[in-house]
Amino acid sequence: MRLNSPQINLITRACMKASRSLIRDFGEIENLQVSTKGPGDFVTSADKRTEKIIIDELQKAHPDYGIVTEETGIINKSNLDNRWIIDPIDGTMNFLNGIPQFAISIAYEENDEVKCGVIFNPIMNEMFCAEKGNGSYLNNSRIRVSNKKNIKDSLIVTGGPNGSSKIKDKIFSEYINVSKSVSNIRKLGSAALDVAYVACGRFDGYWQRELNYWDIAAGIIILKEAGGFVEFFDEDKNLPLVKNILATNANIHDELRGLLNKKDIE
Ligand code: LIP
Repeated sequence: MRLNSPQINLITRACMKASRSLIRDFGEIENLQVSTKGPGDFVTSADKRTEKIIIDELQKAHPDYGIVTEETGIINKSNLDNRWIIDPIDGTMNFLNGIPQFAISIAYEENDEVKCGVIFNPIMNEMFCAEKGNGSYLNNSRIRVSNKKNIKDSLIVTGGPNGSSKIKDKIFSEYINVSKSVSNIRKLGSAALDVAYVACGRFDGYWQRELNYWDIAAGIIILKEAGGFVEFFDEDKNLPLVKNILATNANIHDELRGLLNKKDIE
């Protein structure tokens, strides 16, 4: 890997450290699936444990940096110049069900711009990494988005709606609209990995509504540095941490965007 800013080194170290306990916890899930109590509480504590390891590691180096996390919320709120955005387990439902499609996601931001990020699937041992101006990597290899030119040949990934979504019908009609125009659609259950998979060309595009910023913050820089294009659409200014994302190889961006805008899905 050719990335070497102090921030990326720090994030990578925090990720590796947290992943050791996460791998142990994932190993327990199988036993818990068949227990009468089920794995629910255990997963919540695995999430918290992983997050604590990451925060402790990052704070040792920069106690004053802002932190936005899924479990703890916001730390050092007034520091917007330097912020970590952390999702300790993105793809919690997969983790809970013993499906190895989940990741730790950590991004570093300066003045609202993501400068570097890491998405790590500890079970597959796949680390996606990028820093501004230095390209994107999967483990030690440089990655690029796909070269697909047309939406009709494209493999697209999406997610949602969440159980509590109030716009389920809209999301389902959007799914139908898109599926009529593309080669095929997948739904894998981890937004962070979905974006990373577009960055390395496994998918040609991804969209999803009602995500949390920590799910996809690291993905933004990983995709951009791999030559992709990312856009937040239909933003609600009152909910800055909730995002509707469209992330593509850039070639098919406008076409996919057009499908999401269709009148009949309103
Ligand atoms: C999840 C995402 C998943 C999405 C869910 C949720 P979590 O994040 O990665 O793809 O469909 O809405 O946000 O809760 O596992 O960190």
